[in-house]
Formats: sequence, C-alpha cells, structure tokens
Amino acid sequence: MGQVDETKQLVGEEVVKYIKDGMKVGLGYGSTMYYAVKKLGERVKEEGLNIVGVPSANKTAEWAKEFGVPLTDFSKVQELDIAIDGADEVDSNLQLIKGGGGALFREKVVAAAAKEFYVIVDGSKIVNHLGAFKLPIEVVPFGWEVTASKIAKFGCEPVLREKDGEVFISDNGNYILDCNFQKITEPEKLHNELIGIVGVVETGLFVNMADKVLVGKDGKVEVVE
Ligand code: ABF
Repeated sequence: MGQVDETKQLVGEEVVKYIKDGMKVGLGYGSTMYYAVKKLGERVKEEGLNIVGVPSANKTAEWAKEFGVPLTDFSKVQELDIAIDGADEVDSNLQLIKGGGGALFREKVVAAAAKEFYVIVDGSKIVNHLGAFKLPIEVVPFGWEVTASKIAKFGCEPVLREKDGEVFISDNGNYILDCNFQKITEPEKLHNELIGIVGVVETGLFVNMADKVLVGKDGKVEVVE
C-alpha cells in the first residue's frame, strides 16, 4: 500500500473511534471514507457495535453492504448523531471544497442532517485558501449552458465533467461543472452568490459545516476544530 493510502487508512480508522453505540451515522464518499466504512464494519462484527448508517452515495452503500454496516434512510431517521466524510480542500477556517467524487449534493444533505460533522483528510488537502482544486457545482442538465455562463461571470471557466468519455451524471441525475476559481478568499460569499443562480442545485463549498477535521500526516492524526 502506498504512503498516501496508509495515511487515508490511518485517518479513516481514527474517525471511527468517535462512533458510539446507538448512533445514527452519516456516511460520506471517497477513498478515505472507504477505510472508515471498512473499519465500522469490523467494529459491528467484532464488538457488536449497534449503529445505523445513511449513505451519501450509491458507492458508499455498496461498501456498507460489503462490510456489514447496517443502513437506513431519511424516511426512517431525520436527524443523525454524526456525519463523517472526506474533502478535497480544507482551509484555515475549516471551510471545505468537496465534490471531487461527484457526490457533493447528497454529502451536503447528510452533513446538514447531523449534529456533528467530522472530516477526514490526508495532509495534502490542507490549504491556505480554497480554490486550487476546481470547485464542483451540481447543475440541472436542462439549460446547463446558460447556468454555466452565469457561473462564469463570478470568475471561472466552468467545465462539464466527463467520465470515461461520457458526460458524468450524479446519483441525482444532474451534471457537475468543475470551476477554476483559483483562489477563493470569501467562500461563504461565493457560495451564496452561486446558489442563487437558477439551475444550480448545490456547490461544493461546505461553509461553516465542519466541526472537526482529522488530518493524517507522517503516521499521525491531528484533530483540528
Ligand atoms: C468525498 O471525498 C468528496 O467530496 C471528495 O471529493 C472526496 C475526496 O476525498 P478522498 O481523497 O478521500 O477521495 O467526500
């Protein structure tokens, strides 16, 4: 296993220590979350940990079933005790860019339904300012070109995400535009401007949502809050 994967595994397993019996847990998506879901399954199997999870992506649900993490959904629970998820960038105010995996909308719904939101990253995700990572924005397919031109006015060149040569379709049937804002110094202001554009479903700016960020680096995990 490469050093980055070892770090992802380290921080993915560390966050699972915060999961207590009886909790309703929001489960994010991404390669670090894979290790968290796997470790959760091990605790369910070995300790009889009594939890239920709400997955934020179809892929996360597949992992949960593979590793034996019991699942539920929002028709049965409307408030989660904790949500855990990865991120693409974390700034010094714990503001996030998420959505590199294309699951940002459901990830934000899950995070917003939780009392606590813990983020797990390797050290490479920590930045002074958001924006080097292209901001993913989920948009409705109908008239996406018009939506993109309105988003561009805020200082980026929206690019329609493709996967394997096809237009990427989110779990919600929408498109993702990757937007190169370069440097985002006021993430809350930018999110509020973008979310007001007709056709925008959600942005990958997770503003004032993270309660803790667990940062894996050099074989250790630092907790930032
Ligand atoms: C997911 O995790 C996405 O929002 C984000 O793009 C992805 C990145 O994390 P990782 O590096 O663990 O794949 O939550």
